[in-house]
Amino acid sequence: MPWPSDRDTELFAAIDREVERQNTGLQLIASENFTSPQVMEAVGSVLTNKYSEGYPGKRYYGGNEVVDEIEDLARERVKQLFGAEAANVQPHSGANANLGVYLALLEPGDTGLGLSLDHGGHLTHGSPVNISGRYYDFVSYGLTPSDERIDLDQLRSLALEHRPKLIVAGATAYPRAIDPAPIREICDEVGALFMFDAAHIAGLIAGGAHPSPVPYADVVTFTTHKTLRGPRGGCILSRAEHAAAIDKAMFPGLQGGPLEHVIAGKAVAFREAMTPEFRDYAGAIVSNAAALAEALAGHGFRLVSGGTDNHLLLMDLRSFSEELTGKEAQVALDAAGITLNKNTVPDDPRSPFVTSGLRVGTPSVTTQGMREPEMAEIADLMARVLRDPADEAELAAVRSDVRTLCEKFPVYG
Ligand code: DSN
Repeated sequence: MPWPSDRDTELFAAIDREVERQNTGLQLIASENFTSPQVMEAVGSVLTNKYSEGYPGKRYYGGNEVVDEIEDLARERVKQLFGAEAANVQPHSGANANLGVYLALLEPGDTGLGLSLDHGGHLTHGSPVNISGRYYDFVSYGLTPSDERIDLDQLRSLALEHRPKLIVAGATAYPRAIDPAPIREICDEVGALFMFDAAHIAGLIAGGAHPSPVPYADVVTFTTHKTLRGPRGGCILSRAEHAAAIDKAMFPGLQGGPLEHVIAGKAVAFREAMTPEFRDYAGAIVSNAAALAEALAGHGFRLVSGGTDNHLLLMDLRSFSEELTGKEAQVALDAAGITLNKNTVPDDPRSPFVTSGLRVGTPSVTTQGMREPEMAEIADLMARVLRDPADEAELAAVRSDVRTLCEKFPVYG
């Protein structure tokens, strides 16, 4: 054997600690999930050894006959799952998928519209600190002040004013369903292409719990590791007319060798998402989020938009405590074994590093098998911590109760 025979105990001990953290705490980060053992088997396979620049049947190196089969399987499965005309499964991430679409469909300096970051959009939807905002001229639309839903009137008037080449829908911190039909109408009115970033809700769409943007959008991008529960990576679906440009943009435009071990994991996840069990799972993510929202509202937390239609909710902490920041809340909850992230609320007076809110998601706890009764319990645990985040005895007591709850729902057995 050419490799060292002694075990890398330093590294594997750290992984063991992460296993312990994931098993004994509540994972409420809305963009995370527990992927399946078969997905991890594929990702940990010998496919990591192979270079395969290009696409099935058109590779730069030899020895790709098996890899071609695997990438084709992933492409066919994802097209079937979402009813799409074309698919590119090579993006290493959701950010790369979005950049690949811009590279394919826009020229530097072209105008786009995207949901503003502080109203729930994503960095790659034109934030000035991201390449999307530096290379393209993105204009942001936002939420209505009254009900905190996407402001379609503003979107339309910005589209008429700026005549964008591309309108981007989709969000990372928006608790409501996004109806693609009126956005398609606006795109048609101004002659814009329509990209729907479904990173967060791909699993809800695949499982029939949310409307599909595929019939409406020119392009749909998503990550495979969030509600879809696959390996960490990205994917692009498109109408056939855009497929060649998107393939060329992803490689050789943006990326080098594809991660075929991850593409194999995506193929596994796409198959899993076609099952009746996954439909039940997608429905349970949404009903769990609704139950959690109701229970948290009962504890006095204001929820952005008044509730949720999807897998996440945004808590505005100011209704509970004027002084409590998202940053402090995140740290105290983490100490009690409840992991989530601070998040700005719309028009937050605090900075993104401090924030007045928390984003809470149900994909991971739903995978564990938790349902409505546990959502009420989770809300109680969170309220106990946030009533006095400095009460270390209470944090320790909650930590113990969290561990007991998680022991009843082991993830990987
Ligand atoms: N980091 C992802 C999220 O948490 O929503 C978005 O890129």
